[in-house]
Amino acid sequence: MRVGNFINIGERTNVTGSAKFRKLIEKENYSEALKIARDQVENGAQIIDINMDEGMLDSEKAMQHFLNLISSEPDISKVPIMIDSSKWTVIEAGLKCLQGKSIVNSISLKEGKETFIHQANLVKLYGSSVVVMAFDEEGQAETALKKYEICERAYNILVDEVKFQPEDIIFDPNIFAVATGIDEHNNYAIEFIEATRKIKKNLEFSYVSGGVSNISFSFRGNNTVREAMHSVFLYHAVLAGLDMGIVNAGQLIVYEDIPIKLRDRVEDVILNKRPDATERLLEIAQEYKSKEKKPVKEDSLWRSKSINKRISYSLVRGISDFIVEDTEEARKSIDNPIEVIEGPLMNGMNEVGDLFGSGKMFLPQVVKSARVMKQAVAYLLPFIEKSSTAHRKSKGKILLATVKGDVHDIGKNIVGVVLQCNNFEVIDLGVMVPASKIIEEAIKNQVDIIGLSGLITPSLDEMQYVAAQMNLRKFK
Ligand code: B12
Repeated sequence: MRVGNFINIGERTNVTGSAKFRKLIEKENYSEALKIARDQVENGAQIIDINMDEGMLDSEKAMQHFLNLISSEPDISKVPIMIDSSKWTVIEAGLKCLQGKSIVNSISLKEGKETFIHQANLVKLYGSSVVVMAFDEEGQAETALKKYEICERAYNILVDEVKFQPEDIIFDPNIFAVATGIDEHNNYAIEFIEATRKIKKNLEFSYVSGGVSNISFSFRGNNTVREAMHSVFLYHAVLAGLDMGIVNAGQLIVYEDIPIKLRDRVEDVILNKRPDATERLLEIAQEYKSKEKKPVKEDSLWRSKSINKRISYSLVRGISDFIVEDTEEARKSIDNPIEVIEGPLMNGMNEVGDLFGSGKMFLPQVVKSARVMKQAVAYLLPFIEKSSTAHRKSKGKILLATVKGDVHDIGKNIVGVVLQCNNFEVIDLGVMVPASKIIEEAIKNQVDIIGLSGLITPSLDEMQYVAAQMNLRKFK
């Protein structure tokens, strides 16, 4: 299972889904529109979906203009772009503006095999990946079986006839709204989840994606219920193999945080567990709607918990408001400030890691947790430095780096500070550092020790590679 690898596709740069973005594009206020794209990346979106399908817009021109602006914004263009349109001309206009690998969203068998092959060939020519909707000449597939059959047919055409790389194919087996009051819709989430499972099992190397907010359309206006539905749906769909989804990256709720009563009733709806599931969710939906406007701060029950629990709470929810105050309280109760990191803060981050690892938390939330953790560590640093035994004589020079492919640096930074406090001279090369740079800097600075950091599994191989390079260069 690859739960921790779920990819978030930011949905806010879509004129059909975001009124704010649409108004900005209509007014040609592109600099503000760019901010929405940037915010999404900062909030953890790993791909951004861009859609300009609005009747009153010159969609091709708007797509091209916006994509050209993005290309000169490294903060945004560091993530892949998904060009989203139901008009092929808009997609092609977009493809002409993008460098690197992009994603076309979407093509389908709706207009028959010939058009499908023609468009797929063009996508291939532009070097892009493609989202294939479970849509054929007969319409959009609703059952798991039909979804799968269409995807299988599309896969065979793409792989055998177009010679498309299977790893460049992303299927979208259609997420439809549940709890609409129409009984035929009750099984829609299950149909999607089961189709996903089958695609992942049989259509080798392909990916599965979906527009997650569709699932909760019937609760428009009640964001608390909608977010709960997204979180529960994602939890089950990711377990079945869902690789990515179009989501509001800044607004995902931690599965475990959904009030139990709401979570149970949402789960009944998503998994179609009982015939009256929709009514039972409607019964309680209003209770959550009224609470909606309350900022998290006002829900102060958690503030009366123990200091360790409060710190974990802030880390898991990404709440920064009390973290300095709580870190200070913890520091006062512990002799050595470093123990605040090793105790309550690490425990909190481990909780974050466990929830993330089991699919109950998503990357945008972990990004927020990391920010809160960094704030707490920054607060503690002066105290750690003060408590150090620093004398003038250096114990040696140490080079630190997070290896290539890995961005985790919170632990490395702490290690760096502790070493400095213990009279080591530290050269920190930062994150994603290739082996060649590590070797080069180690030689140039004549360091005594090289300390490598990395938390994801592939980093172990990268560390071995660095060690092998050190052997080659006869490091001792
Ligand atoms: C915060 C976090 C993030 C943040 C990192 C922010 C940052 N600037 O560091 C963000 C959100 C960016 C992130 C991204 C990802 N993450 Co992450 N992340 C975490 C999390 C929750 C906490 C890590 C942390 O900071 N802990 C607190 C610090 C203080 O502890 P530490 O890093 O372990 O450091 C201590 C020791 O290890 C040691 N140490 C560390 N470095 C060094 C170096 C030397 C020389 C020495 C002596 C000691 C030492 O000392 C430190 C202090 O005690 C962990 C879960 C966990 N429990 O570790 C997952 C986790 C590491 N992430 C994980 C994953 C999967 C990812 C992503 C692939 C997710 C994705 N789908 O994109 C990406 C990877 C991006 C990449 N290419 O690196 C998985 C890794 C699974 C695996 N085995 O591969 C974990 C384990 C979560 C999980 N359970 O699934 N992540």
